[in-house]
Amino acid sequence: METQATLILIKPDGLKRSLTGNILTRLSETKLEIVAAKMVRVSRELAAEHYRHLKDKPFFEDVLRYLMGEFHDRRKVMALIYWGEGAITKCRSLAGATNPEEADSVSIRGSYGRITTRGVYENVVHVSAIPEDAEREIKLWFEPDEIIVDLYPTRTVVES
Ligand code: YYY
Repeated sequence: METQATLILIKPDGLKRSLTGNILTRLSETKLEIVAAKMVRVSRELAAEHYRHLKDKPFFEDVLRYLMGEFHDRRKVMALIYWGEGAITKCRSLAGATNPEEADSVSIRGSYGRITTRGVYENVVHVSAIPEDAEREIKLWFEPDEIIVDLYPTRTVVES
């Protein structure tokens, strides 16, 4: 299996409901390494860039407000990078489906997520879906010196 890195966000509902420990315990089943972790106050710009693929969806504004913590009075998220063999598939599978009502009941989203009366999927965690998304999201949320391994080394051209 390929060595990969993936971005995990514990969203404001996860923090507000004191689920951080439970979520990290579940993720520890993967035996992956945590190579970066921090608390982040999420600006509208950061949320909009993170969810730019959803900008034409009717729920875009609600998804931004959710990530910014406006629905939970917790204006922060916990951002982590998990690294190791098959990190994206392993974390995605533990997280479960986007819609918490469709997520496997033993998954993180299936255990703790809900759909609000506004129709927002409050699914507790974000987990990168594919390697291209993971790289874009990691570069959006972290500076290189906040990560303890060199995930995306820039190629040096050796001149002959
Ligand atoms: O990668 P993932 O988070 O599983 O799904 P996305 O399609 O990127 O959606 C991002 C975010 O938007 C999702 O975690 C919940 C929310 N959302 C929603 O509230 N209602 C939908 N119908 C689809 C997504």
